[in-house]
Amino acid sequence: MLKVGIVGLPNVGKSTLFNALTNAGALAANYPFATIEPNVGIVPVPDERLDFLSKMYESDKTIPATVEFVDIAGLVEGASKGEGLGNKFLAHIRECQIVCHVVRAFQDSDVIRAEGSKDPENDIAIIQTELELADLETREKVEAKRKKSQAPDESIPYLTEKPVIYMFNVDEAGLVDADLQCKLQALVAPAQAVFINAKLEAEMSGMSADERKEFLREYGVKKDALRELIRAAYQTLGLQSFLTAGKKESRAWTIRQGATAPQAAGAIHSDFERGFIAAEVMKFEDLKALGSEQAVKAAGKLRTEGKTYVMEDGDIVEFRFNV
Ligand SMILES: Nc1nc2c(ncn2[C@@H]2O[C@H](COP(=O)(O)OP(=O)(O)OP(=O)(O)O)[C@@H](O)[C@H]2O)c(=O)[nH]1
Ligand SMILES: [Mg+2]
Repeated sequence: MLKVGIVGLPNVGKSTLFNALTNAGALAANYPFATIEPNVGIVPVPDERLDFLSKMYESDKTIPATVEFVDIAGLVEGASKGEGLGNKFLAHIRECQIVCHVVRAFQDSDVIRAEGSKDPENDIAIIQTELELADLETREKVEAKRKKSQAPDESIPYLTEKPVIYMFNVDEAGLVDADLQCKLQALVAPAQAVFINAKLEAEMSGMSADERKEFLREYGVKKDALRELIRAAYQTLGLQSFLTAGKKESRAWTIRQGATAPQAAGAIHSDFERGFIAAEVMKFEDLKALGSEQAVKAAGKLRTEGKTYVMEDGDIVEFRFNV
């Protein structure tokens, strides 16, 4: 499962955001998210195509792809030397594939800034430095261990080697301020930036997907932040989805871009990859336009693909295999 680690200075809205995301996701897809431990939450990936399939096939179960979010304590300047809560808790994000760096970009004198916090550029640099220092510590430990035991090189999940998505926590005005967003995006390019108002997101928890849409529209917001964040993560990591559909269940699966049909089958079960014979593939747009699997077949658009077929985002697939 895709694991996203949330980092940032204290009091920038990380937990507000985490709570909002885990709640909103759970509601939007009516999926019971599992809280594994405090501040670890599993969120279904919003996918309208899956909802469509589930309705069309009258599926008993609908299983979205999922993303795990890990919300940790705020990191302060000097954390590597023990300031604030120190930096030990960074261990929780070592196993994440991607880092979501939350940056304060809202104005509110009632919300105290952490020591040293000034503006997005300055604040980003503080966190970057602390992540580098944490990696340095790790590197020294690894070196010391290697000298002692002559242990072979192991692959170390260094924090600064992970891709980062910047999540700017803006206020209501910032949500629709294209100039501001342009400036903030430029600060972090080529990394992706997502803009969100954590406070507004928190106010929406408990709302249905339609209510959320309506609520956001009143603020002039067209994009759903969870969707944007996950889209950015998939894009940054080179991931895509394919779908399986049927009466028993409709389901979304996550694979690498460029994965072949047998590799996609392997995402379901390793036996499917080993015994792969062929994949029956429909394009979502064809199914939507033609209205049924039969119609897609009749139009010659249900294709039988072999071992070398490269999967495309949104492919609806049935695998044939030998076990
Ligand atoms: N005005 C405003 N306040 C916000 C926003 N997001 C969060 N806050 C407030 O900022 C304070 C800190 O929010 P948290 O979500 O706890 O911040 P955090 O980053 O998790 O902080 P630590 O866990 O201490 O690192 C709370 O009082 C929030 O209500 C926002 O978008 N606008
Ligand atoms: Mg917090």
